[in-house]
Amino acid sequence: MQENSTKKIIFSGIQPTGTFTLGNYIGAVSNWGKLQDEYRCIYSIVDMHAITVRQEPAELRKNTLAAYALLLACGIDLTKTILFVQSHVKAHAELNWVLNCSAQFGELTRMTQFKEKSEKHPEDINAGLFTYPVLQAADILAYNADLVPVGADQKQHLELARNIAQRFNHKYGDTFTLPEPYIPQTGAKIMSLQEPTQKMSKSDENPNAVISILDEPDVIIRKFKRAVTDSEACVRFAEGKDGINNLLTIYSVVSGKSVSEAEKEFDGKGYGDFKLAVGEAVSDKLKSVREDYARLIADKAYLTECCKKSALTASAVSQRIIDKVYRKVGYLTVK
Ligand code: ATP
Ligand code: LTN
Repeated sequence: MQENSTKKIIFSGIQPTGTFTLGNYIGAVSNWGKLQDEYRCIYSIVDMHAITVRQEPAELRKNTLAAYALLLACGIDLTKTILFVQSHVKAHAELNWVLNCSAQFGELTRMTQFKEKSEKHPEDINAGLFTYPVLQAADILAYNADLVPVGADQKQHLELARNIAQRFNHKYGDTFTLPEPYIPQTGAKIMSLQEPTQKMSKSDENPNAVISILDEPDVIIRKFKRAVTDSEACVRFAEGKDGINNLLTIYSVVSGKSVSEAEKEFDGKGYGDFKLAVGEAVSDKLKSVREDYARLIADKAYLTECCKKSALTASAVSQRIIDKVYRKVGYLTVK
């Protein structure tokens, strides 16, 4: 990767909380690979965010390396992009503290993800869950990222990151680039197959609601067959047809056809034919991911070595920002 490139900077992150879903893939990860030539891309497996919800330590360690392999299988190219584990780079925790002092209690209480996760885990509404978006702002601002490719659910966190950056710049002088969200036109919010008004989520307890990107073809087809739809029996995108709208969106993204082309293709056909076609298209699209993942995860030594190298590069890049921030806030320098 060119150190002094004039390309715009992209940063994004994903939590190692389980195998990625079709929602993660369509809304975020599949786009990450496509941006690698045009932008200077930096991606992170955000294990520090993951522990805001109780994780089994051995499982988290395993999921972190698996997430590394999954991202490579989804097209991240280490000759172009930095892909690292968040806890390996100290700048994230360091900048998190400084930015906590520019984040407002009131704005954090308005975050919908905080409200949802505290309802889901009432026994453990910890301070990390509350300040989660500040750590996310630190991730982005530690690299002065211009653009952040995410699904629609992260828009509010991105606005908060901009506000924090703006507030800091106002207090201490121009320091941070104000990051913009980069949200796909189609597929920014893939819905659960069982409750199509809810987002498809890695941590959903109902496996039939979620397509994992490593599911075998027969499993994928079975889950689509069982997907909740409606009784109209007409494949068209319309208000109130959440299940069919979701399937049409998925089909459109994976086949490269527009939604209206897809509607024409299934004109006069039943939901059974349509669901089968969606399942087959998704399974074909994920074939190379499944194969590449199986090969990559077998070589733990290679993955560990990649983690180490990329952490060094990410540390060097983010250290420059940390030095600047520490000077600006008035920490004593003794170097
Ligand atoms: P968890 O269930 O553990 O909270 P998650 O499935 O919501 O996880 P994250 O790691 O929080 O996944 O998100 C990684 C990226 O995937 C983010 O950019 C997020 O916006 C995107 N994303 C997550 N779910 C969807 C979805 N259903 N549709 C589109 N994008 C999504
Ligand atoms: N909060 C995000 C994951 C995340 C992220 C980031 C995304 C952590 N740090 C920085 C973009 C940029 C999520 O829950 N999906």
